[in-house]
Amino acid sequence: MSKVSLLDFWVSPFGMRARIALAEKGVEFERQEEDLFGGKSDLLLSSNPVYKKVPVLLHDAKPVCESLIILNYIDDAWPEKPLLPQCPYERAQARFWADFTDKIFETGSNVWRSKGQAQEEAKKEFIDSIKLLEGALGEKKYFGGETFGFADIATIAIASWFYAYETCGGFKLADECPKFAAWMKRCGERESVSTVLPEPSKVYEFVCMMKKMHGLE
Ligand code: GS8
Repeated sequence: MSKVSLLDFWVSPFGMRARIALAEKGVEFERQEEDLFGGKSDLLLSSNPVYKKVPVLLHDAKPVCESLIILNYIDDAWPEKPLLPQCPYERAQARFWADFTDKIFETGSNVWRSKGQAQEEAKKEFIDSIKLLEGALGEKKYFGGETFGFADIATIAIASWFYAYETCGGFKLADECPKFAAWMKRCGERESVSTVLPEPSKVYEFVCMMKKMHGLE
């Protein structure tokens, strides 16, 4: 049997993507928690010498870096229960929206990093991005239709930080994007997601700690 391990950090939405995908595939793996503030492990530095970031998936000691590339790799290496659709066009769409959610993490971070007028602008930009995602979801159950897949995994992991954005920014996403909020709830009911996503209040506490660290309070 092959050995699978994940260099990870508990609150990393990028690491969560890999954890959810492995859970969906039923692949057993070991997690190695990295100390991103105290000192990264030599294994992380040698496995991801370009970015030096988590997550890194090690499959029989061979490293794969970057969460969306990891998701693609997981789908190729364990093809049962595919995460990507079969149709080339639909595959491209799933990858497009998954890539878009990386930008949402950046936009969302501006909500907790800013104050006053800058925060109002960040909130608007964040909500506008979610509305675009909501448009892509349409009336479907999941991004790909009836089946939970690639774009859902990429997005729900990023959404684990949304409660923190809402609390820092004083808004409720469900008021602005009810269909997206319903999709979040639906995904959260899946075991692969509920066992991976941390408590929203824990993410918020982490964000408060980051704000203090960066002198933003
Ligand atoms: C982002 C990984 C990342 O930012 C991906 O995997 O998709 N594009 C990459 N990882 C962060 C932790 S989560 O915010 C990280 O490892 N940071 C450590 C550092 O920047 O030194």
